[in-house]
Amino acid sequence: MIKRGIAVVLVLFLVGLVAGCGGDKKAAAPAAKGEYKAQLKLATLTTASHTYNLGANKFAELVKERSKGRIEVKVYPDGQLGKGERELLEGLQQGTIDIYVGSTGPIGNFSPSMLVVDIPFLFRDFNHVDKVLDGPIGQQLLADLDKSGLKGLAFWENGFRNLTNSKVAVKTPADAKGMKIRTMENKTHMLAFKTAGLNPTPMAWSEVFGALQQKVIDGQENPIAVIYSSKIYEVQKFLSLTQHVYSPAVLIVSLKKWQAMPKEDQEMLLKTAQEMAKYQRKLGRDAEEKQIGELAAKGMTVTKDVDKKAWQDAMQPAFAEFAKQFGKDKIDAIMNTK
Ligand code: EAX
Repeated sequence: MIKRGIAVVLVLFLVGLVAGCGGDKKAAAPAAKGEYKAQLKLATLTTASHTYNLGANKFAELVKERSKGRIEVKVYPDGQLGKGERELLEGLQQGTIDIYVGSTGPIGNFSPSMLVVDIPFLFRDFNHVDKVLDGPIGQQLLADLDKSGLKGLAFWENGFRNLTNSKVAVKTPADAKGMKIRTMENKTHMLAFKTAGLNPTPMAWSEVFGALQQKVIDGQENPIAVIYSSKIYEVQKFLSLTQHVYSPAVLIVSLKKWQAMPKEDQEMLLKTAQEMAKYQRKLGRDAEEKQIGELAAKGMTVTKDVDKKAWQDAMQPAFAEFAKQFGKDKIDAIMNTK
């Protein structure tokens, strides 16, 4: 009787062993081609109606379709995952956020070479922007991000930045002398404004509306699409079309997450991010004129005849520092791109 009992236990043990091995073999095998599945969190700071999120939604739709449902991208607008873009970028590095769409503004704190694009009056117009950012110079800036745990896929667009304030119609830097202007956490922008005689105050974007409302700061600067979609007209009376700096945006994936993806999924994401760059840039460009008209209709005094040369001259002394930091050749290469 005991012999029979031992035999049964032995058989059960052997069956378990085989099943267990089979189970171990299956769990250890990496996701085979076409089997990678993921839910990716995409974070932005701007409102759902802003071009970042309009582009991100289309990006998510295409990624789901092209991965046959294996990769789902969920968009979190409005700073739901962090109050400032620097914080979102830290989230990418830590792996708590998977994809970022936002300004290059704070990126210089992680990848110093990116600060070159934030030099005032560096870009002539949108055509010049596209040539530089989609060409070798822009692609190198994206490649540099790898060193900071960030995988930059494509330059999207924030836009040419304009000054708003609560005090006076501004044409020249002299009109804005000493004004406390919120800037991004960006050393290039801060040096430029300080050189022009203003008082730059870096602040996370989610705190800006309240600070303007309480008059803790006199003004801020952003592209029209942000001023409009974030209802800055409710707390600012004056808009000056300074276009003092072009502000790129970037779609960035957490490098940790990127490296876990099969090559063919990486290629699909890259292609989709690049396709959406054109789509998203066009959204803001096509809407800008109409939104300026709507800002005026909502009560803003819009100064269109800004003395841009006076702003360029006032910021010029900072260029010596920029040349030292980025190299005059690099700045000339960007400015001379045709
Ligand atoms: O990226 O912080 C800023 O002023 C940015 O332009 C805004 O968050 C959109």
